[in-house]
Amino acid sequence: MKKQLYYFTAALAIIFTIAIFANSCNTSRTANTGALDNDAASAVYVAPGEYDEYYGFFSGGFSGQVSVYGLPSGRLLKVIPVFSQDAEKGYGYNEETKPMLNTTFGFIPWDDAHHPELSQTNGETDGRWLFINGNNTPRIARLDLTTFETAEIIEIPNSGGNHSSPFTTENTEYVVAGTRFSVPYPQKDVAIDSYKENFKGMLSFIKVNDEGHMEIAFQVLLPAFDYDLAHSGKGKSHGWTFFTTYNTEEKHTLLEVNASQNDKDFIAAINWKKAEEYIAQGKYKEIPAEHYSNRYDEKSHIATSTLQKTVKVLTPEDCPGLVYFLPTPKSPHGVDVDPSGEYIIGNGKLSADLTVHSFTKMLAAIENKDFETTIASVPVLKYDKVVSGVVTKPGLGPLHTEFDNDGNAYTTFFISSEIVKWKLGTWEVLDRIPAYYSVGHLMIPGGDSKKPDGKYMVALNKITKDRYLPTGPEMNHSAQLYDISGDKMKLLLDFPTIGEPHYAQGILASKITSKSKKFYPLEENEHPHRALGEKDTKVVRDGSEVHIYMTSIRSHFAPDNIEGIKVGDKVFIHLTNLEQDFDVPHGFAIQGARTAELLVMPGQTETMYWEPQREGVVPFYCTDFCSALHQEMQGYIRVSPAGSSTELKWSMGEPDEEL
Ligand code: RUQ
Ligand code: CUA
Repeated sequence: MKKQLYYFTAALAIIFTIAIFANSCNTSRTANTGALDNDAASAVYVAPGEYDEYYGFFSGGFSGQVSVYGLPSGRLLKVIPVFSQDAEKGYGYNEETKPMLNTTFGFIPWDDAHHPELSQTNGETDGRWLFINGNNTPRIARLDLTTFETAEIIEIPNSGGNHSSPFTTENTEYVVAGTRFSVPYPQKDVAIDSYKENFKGMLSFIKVNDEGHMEIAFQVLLPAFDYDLAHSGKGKSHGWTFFTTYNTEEKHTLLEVNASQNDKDFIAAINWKKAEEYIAQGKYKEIPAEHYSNRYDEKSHIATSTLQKTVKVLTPEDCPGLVYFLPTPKSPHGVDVDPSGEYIIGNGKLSADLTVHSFTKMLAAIENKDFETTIASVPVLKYDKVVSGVVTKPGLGPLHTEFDNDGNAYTTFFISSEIVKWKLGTWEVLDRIPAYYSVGHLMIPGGDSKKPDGKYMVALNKITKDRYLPTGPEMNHSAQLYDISGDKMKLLLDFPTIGEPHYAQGILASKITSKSKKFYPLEENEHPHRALGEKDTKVVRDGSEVHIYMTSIRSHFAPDNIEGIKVGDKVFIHLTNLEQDFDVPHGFAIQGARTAELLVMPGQTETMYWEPQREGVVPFYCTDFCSALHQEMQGYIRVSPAGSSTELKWSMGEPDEEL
């Protein structure tokens, strides 16, 4: 049996390789351009100075960031640093944002970001926030879409590989975090082969309040499966969240084979409204689980870290009706809920068919106790009592499904490298189109909400190969834009992405642009080391600690000559950008500082930490070309030997008298 499985997996791998190879060969440059006509070019053409209709937020995967594209043009608008330090913006380097990357493991300058998820109101994207999961050191970040900056990061304890995350509920009551890798619970030093006895899988529900602040409301303790992806219910299924599982075999080695044995794994359905009742009734255990909550304050421009000590854990044993398992073939990856909330689609990676469960049937099966068995106090519902339909042999290796506004579903097939359009309810395949190559997620703006847009679809591909000019062994990943407004899908555009764009979300630009912040008002600046005008600038020494209160405005720094700094001093340069105008940042860099530049937005204060290592006179300058006299925006700091008596003084000179 094991051998057979091994051959099955090996065969899939071969088919996959052939598929890629065949795709590469079939689509020579001429064939590609042949498929695209002038229609395609004009469909994606956004004239110079005009705006795109949609924002697309793409995860950066192993870059740890989010990139923002305009659609349909595919223009890169911005890279927003989230989980990784970003030298370009000074994020994670300046003193203000370092706390954003604090975890119980210490300062972690990187993560693997997979699923951007827009906040929703009444099941529709509302343009307030974007959430994204950090996979490696389990975290969820919230980005503020008025500033396009990371506003908050919360660490998720009792978790390993935060993959099934963040996937919001209909009114952003919660974002969720399911552990991909089960880990010992509580975490401890045990033999790996004690997996079945010591390991557990934890699903976390993170409450989001009206300001967007996140707090872990509760965790649900489950068997040691791998919890891969999730989606929350909507409409009739509002109040439930669905998680896919694989490795229900509970193996800990050679999962490629060992976790591919069961014919069916499960979709775990969590009734979070019921969970709220159990919490209110005190049916939880409050357990020690240290985790950081890091918030950036827009007034002080400073992030602070707070250590949270405990979480509330619910168990199926104490909380009947909280969790049900829906048998789903075979090692399902994505789980997707249609706009009505009725259909729950399990994309079984190793299954020949797509399985669609019915929420209505699920409720009836629960009511009638149509249970096949019970695992760790969780009832397993009978497959034929919950399944609504099957899309037969639509393609190979289904991963993810999204929806349009016309009752159609679109599923990606990794192995056969294509997207298949099919009809909800009749389960018939309507159309298919190749993706170059090996598509993972797909994105339709609003495609996982109650109100999808039926205009565009983006494929997020895992393999690029020959799609662009070669750039050595590594090619950027690729996204492809399709027109889905007609019966047939049409390829419009290819464009490269940053890192691995696991998933993306799109939203009408008009839901965001009107709220977009232009600058930070100086009168609201609450940074303790701000200088609100040049008269506030100064240099203050306290032992070996020196604080420089500096300002920038086109085209000078104040002060721009400083003396009396000594080797070994701990120097904090607090730079306030006095500009009150849109798009006029000033940068700051000083020779020998072991950090990145500062890039300070108008009205903001940021701090560079610098330990001068050598005596001499070091220049500093503005790094962002801000005006015709940007090159003149420079200054000097004199560094004297440790223990010297050079007097502390600072100045910004007067214009020479001859002038
Ligand atoms: S994953 S290719 Cu990290 Cu969302 Cu499915
Ligand atoms: Cu300020 Cu260049």
